[in-house]
Amino acid sequence: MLSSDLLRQDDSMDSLPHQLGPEQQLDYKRQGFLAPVRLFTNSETRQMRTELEAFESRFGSQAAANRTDIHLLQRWAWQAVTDPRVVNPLINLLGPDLLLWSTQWFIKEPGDGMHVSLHQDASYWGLEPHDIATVWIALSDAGLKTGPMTFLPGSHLGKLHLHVNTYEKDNLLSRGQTISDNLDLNSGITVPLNAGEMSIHHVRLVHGSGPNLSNDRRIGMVLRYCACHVKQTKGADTAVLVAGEDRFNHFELLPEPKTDFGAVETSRHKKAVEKLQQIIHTD
Ligand SMILES: O=C(O)CCC(=O)C(=O)O
Repeated sequence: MLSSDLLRQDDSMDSLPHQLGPEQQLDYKRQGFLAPVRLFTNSETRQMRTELEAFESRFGSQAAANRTDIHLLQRWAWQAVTDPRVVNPLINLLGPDLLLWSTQWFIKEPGDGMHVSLHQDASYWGLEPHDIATVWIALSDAGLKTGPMTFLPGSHLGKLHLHVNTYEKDNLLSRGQTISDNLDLNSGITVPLNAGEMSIHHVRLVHGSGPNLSNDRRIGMVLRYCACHVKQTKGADTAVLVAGEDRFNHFELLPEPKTDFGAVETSRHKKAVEKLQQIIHTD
């Protein structure tokens, strides 16, 4: 079987929901997140994890740097980010003309002590307006012991908080960015996910997560989508059109990889990742 066929092979796919109902959409508007949403079958999820881990073996110590925007390098990842089961719910929330801005990974190894401090993504991505959402896909069980995400419901409707860059070594965020205001965490909701489920969260939502105390890796494949009218305020940027039409041309649109790790694909991927790193690391 070709890895590019992974997401098309399972007959049960058609029984999975592709659209969010009105109540789910309202929930997202009020709370700023939705979870859990069933997405991939167990066999699809296992296969995706196998693909990721083969990628990690191939790149060794360079894997973490290279797996960003993996959808530009490997067809299985392209199929995941354009899969209607992922894209259609985002169309429900962000409108018919939709871009994928980036693919990132939040992986916590068992006992590695890594956490994610409380932050709002909107504070450092440079993207405006904030018609942007993250799909967080669990490629392993992300149960309570693994350090699943905690969301502050409704916080996407409030202000953008001041963040400080802590550069903590045990923080998965690029700059250890942390909200410096005192927040009332009593209303926080922790959202465990089973492998193959996803959560969706708003770019302004306050969220974070604790360390992985389980015996398995906690693997989050994290897809950032935005409406086509969103602009990058920090300079030139790239994206992938995943639905509808781009009438704004705010981003250089990148095509799907024809060949896994092809020379053209590798060069395109390298440039896209460098650009993204620059955006994420600078104010
Ligand atoms: O995986 C996590 O715990 C945090 C992920 C995150 O901050 C994000 O996807 O925006």
